[in-house]
Amino acid sequence: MMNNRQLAEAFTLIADLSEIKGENIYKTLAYRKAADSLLNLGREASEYWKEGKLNDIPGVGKAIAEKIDELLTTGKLEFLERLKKEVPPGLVEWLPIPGLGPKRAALIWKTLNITTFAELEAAARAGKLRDLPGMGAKSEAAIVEGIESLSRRTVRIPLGRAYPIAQALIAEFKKVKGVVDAQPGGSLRRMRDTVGDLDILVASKDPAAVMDMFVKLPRIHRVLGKGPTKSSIEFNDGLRVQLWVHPPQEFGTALVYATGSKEHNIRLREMALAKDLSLSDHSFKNILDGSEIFCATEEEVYETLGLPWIPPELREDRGEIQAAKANKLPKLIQRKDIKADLQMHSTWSDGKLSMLEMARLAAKRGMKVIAFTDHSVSLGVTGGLSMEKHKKQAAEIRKIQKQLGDSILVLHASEVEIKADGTLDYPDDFLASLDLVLASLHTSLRQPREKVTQRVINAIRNPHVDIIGHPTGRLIPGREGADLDMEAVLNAAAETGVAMEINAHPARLDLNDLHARRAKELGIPIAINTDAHSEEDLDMLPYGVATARRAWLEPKDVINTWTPKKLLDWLKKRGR
Ligand code: DGT
Ligand code: CA
Ligand code: ZN
Repeated sequence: MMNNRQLAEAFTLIADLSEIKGENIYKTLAYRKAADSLLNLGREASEYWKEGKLNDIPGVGKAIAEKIDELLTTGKLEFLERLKKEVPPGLVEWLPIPGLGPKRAALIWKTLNITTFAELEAAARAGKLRDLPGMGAKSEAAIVEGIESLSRRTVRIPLGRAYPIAQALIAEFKKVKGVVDAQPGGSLRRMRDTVGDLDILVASKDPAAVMDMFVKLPRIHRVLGKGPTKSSIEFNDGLRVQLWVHPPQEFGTALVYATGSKEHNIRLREMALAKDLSLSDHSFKNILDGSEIFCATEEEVYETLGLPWIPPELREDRGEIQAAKANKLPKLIQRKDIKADLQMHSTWSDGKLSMLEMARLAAKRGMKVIAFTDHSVSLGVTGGLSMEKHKKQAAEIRKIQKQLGDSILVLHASEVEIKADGTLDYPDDFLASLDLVLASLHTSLRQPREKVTQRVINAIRNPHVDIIGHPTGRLIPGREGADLDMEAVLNAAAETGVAMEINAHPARLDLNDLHARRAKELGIPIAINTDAHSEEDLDMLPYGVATARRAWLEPKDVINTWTPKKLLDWLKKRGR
């Protein structure tokens, strides 16, 4: 059964091929909208399909519903197969090249009879594009340049890499004369798990000074554009940064605009228009009399629209505007609410520090409870623990607990492997003897959907499992998680009351925002854990909190906000 990502890929391909074919733009937009909507759907489209409710999916009308139906029934789509015969699918790879749209792609393909990326690159370098109608040496050079920059650029940048770089840049900008404020914008400020580029906003009375400093930063490969209020650069490693500079009195509108998301902004502009106001990055302009309202802060922007301020993590047009109107925005969880960290590793398996060192570092960061979840026996590469070794670890924990006193409570836990056959790594009576059990997948992630889903459900149904760690096993960037039927997994968790983890490490952020939000809807307790293997890892907690905020989670939804007593009571109720 195709999942949402595969369905979305099919519709994106249809849109790309149709554009090259020269189809009407409104048609192709409808396919893109459907693809977008599928990617942002909290549940699998196949669930809607089984209920006969495909039309409930935003952006899915009759024609698209029929196509989804065919894809889910047969795994193929006759319409797309025909399209692929008319337009070679390889051409789609040309579309991201700056300076080469669908029209030019079609022209090059038809006149030179080439269809692959490599052939295009060779033709451009050999000077074969300049003589085509409507082109010239300049546009040919732009295409060569575009191909080069594309091959340098990694697709999307993990938030964990982008965020520290942005903070360092912001610190630099704040040193420039005339600068009053500097903030992240775009997906960076909304804390998406990956970002396409870094957007940074600066409030300054002297924009030119900031722009000049920006385009002269070290390690710049090239300046993509330089203007009075907006410039962008590309660093040698392919990372792109867009800088927006505005006078302090309009910083609010500028920040709202540049934070996005685009979809959220569109909704705000609609609301403004209903009040005869046109909202831009500079101001609200009254369309009747031309007068302007300037907003120095975001609060003023939202207030002008009759809304409370909306936290950036919610600005995805996923119901936040309706919630704001009704004064029902969630009271989002914050870093300071977290008092427990229920997955971390020590030198007993693959961690870098001793349990005592980790406990002290965690206490220093405000933790009242931690759980050592050293790996289980079958995960040999990580020094997984035998049951014999666990006895020694238990004794060691009793010893360090005395040294630590009541500064922090240390739980003896395990990150028990959910094995390829769906069984757990230790017998039940042993699991029952631990303070807490977290079960995770690390191996055979590529099993077919039914099988890998069943493995996780088995673990959820085991009465001795308390938390499912990093449920899909994805790694950012580069490794897709297991093809889980998340709806089935979450339904099982809702039945048994097992907690689902948001792993805070920026390479994981697993559950993701959408799945975590669905988990909340189903009343499933959520854990946010660092999975720390070192001191630095303990500081990754804010990424997990950000993902939780993107999932609309409040402190009450997250077990790590509980007092030690409440946490122990919960574990006791679970049979411990
Ligand atoms: P990214 O970089 O792909 O992770 O995503 P964003 O959300 O950072 O988007 P980006 O970098 O293309 O643009 C930054 C912000 O600029 C975006 O969040 C909202 C605003 N923006 C960009 N394009 C448009 C547009 O066409 N309309 C409106 N209203 N806003 C836009
Ligand atoms: Ca961006
Ligand atoms: Zn793990």
